[in-house]
Amino acid sequence: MLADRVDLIVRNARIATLDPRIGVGTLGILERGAIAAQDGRIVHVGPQSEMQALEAETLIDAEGRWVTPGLIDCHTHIVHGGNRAGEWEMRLEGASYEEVARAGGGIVSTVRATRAASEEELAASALSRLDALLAEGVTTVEVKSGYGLDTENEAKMLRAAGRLGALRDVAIVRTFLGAHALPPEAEGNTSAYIDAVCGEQLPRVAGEGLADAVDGFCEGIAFSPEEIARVFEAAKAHSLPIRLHAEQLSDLGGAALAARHGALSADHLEYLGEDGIAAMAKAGTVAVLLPGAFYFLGETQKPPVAKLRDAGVAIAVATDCNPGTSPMTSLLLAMNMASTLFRLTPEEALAGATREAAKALGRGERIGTITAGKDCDLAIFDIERPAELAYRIGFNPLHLAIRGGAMRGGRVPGAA
Ligand code: DI6
Ligand code: FE
Repeated sequence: MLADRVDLIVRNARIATLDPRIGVGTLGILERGAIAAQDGRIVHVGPQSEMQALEAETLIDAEGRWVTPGLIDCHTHIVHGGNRAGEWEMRLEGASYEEVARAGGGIVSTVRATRAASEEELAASALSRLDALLAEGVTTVEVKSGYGLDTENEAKMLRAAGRLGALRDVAIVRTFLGAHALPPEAEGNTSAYIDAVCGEQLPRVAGEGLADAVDGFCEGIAFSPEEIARVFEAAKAHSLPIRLHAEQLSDLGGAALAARHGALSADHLEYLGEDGIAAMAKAGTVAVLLPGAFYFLGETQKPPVAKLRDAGVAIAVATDCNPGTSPMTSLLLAMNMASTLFRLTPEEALAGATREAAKALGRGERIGTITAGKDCDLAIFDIERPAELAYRIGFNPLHLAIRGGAMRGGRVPGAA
């Protein structure tokens, strides 16, 4: 039963609920709909006519605009020191990403800058990137570590990520990525470094509650499937869900490995093969596509989108915002690229930045669709049809974002 008075009502809206049980099509569309929220949660979504009698503390007239779930960027590295514009210039001169990495640039140069920065400095420098994401209606951002590569610095990165959630009205989901690259002091001993990831870094990060999941980079320039399997076992021992950067530059069977370990997601996937697709479909592992990295590296091999779709694998889209391979702070642009470069439909791109992104974070029960019981995280857009979100390039149609049932930056309902 609905109370007569709720905290928030959004009315006069065209709603892409992303919940096919509620509205029409895969986007679950309701024309002339309304949404009611109480204590930060959605308590009702349906045709406006059903909510005429309801009164609200805050009434938002969407004036016919489109409302979607708050956007979710489910794969970022926004916390990091420095930038790699110089390395990009080298690559434009002809050096490959692998060559730059082997020459001591690449991830390791960001590690140096990240280690040199304080927790406060890391949070401060990430804020401008975060703000760019939020400006487009993003309400949840995943943030990975992976540029500290020792216990203190990995923990520092994750604490900096945590600060972002206090500095801005956004949900931050943190992922421990100790197995991102080999730090210089490991002097080529990947096995000993993985010992440190599993035996020191992960226990510390898990013990302090600094991570919601564990990720790794399975690649010739990073870690082998055997090494990644050890990280997954350690994550399991600490009851943390896993994800994996897999098949970005070559096919090492990382996605299948991740799926066999019950991973939430396998990400990148340009070189994903049939076995990987089958394993992901079987395990319900989400495919997270990162077209910004594909674009920025000048990659030509595309992820097997049609096969993933046919196999029924859920497909998410994210920015991969990072200084080396995807200095991109627009999730709408990632959606555009997922459509133009990878041939997702605009509907799939929107689902990929909402419903499917929530699944990749293990948060499908809480966010990602406009469904009663979920967090009231919404984005209101000045568009005529949902496809416009992925259609435009470098244009921001956000009218208003709502986080936890309140206008972003506004008063939190129920707070004194
Ligand atoms: N794959 C990527 O695209 C990023 N990390 C990863 O595992 C690149 C990170 C970087 O180059 O700084
Ligand atoms: Fe990444």
